[in-house]
Amino acid sequence: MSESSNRRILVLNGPNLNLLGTREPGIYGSETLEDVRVLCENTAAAAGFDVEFLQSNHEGVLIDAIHAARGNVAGIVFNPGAYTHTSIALADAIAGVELPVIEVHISNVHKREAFRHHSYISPVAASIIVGAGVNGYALGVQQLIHLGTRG
Ligand code: DHK
Repeated sequence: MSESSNRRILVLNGPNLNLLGTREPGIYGSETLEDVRVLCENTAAAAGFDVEFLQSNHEGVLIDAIHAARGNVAGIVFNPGAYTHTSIALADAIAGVELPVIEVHISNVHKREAFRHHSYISPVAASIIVGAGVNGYALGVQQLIHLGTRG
């Protein structure tokens, strides 16, 4: 990993997160995905890190992004959306690239329907942030930086 990839973070978003701000605001809040991007960039910049920011509604695109991240970023802040609860393929991709992944959920999934209580991602995540609203992304960025810079 080069010096510059050590100071880059991928923030990855799964399906329906492009609708943030208008999608069920009582659950996901009124901030847009663009607001989340700015929050992540500002949080990372404060520690001298850059952010690569991506959203896709397609599982394969997310898998390709995780593969491409290997050797190019220090780690991934990942909200897999509903793929959290269904995708062995995303879990395998994360296990395969051996990058630290911070799993983020805007809502407290444990207060919601039973099918949201299980995550295929959690067993391969370095840390999990749930129910902190979009601030969970900032916490995720800070946690990745903490993991990467601790002695
Ligand atoms: C986002 C989604 O799209 C849901 O499918 C998950 C997660 C929860 C969130 O809280 O960010 O169940």
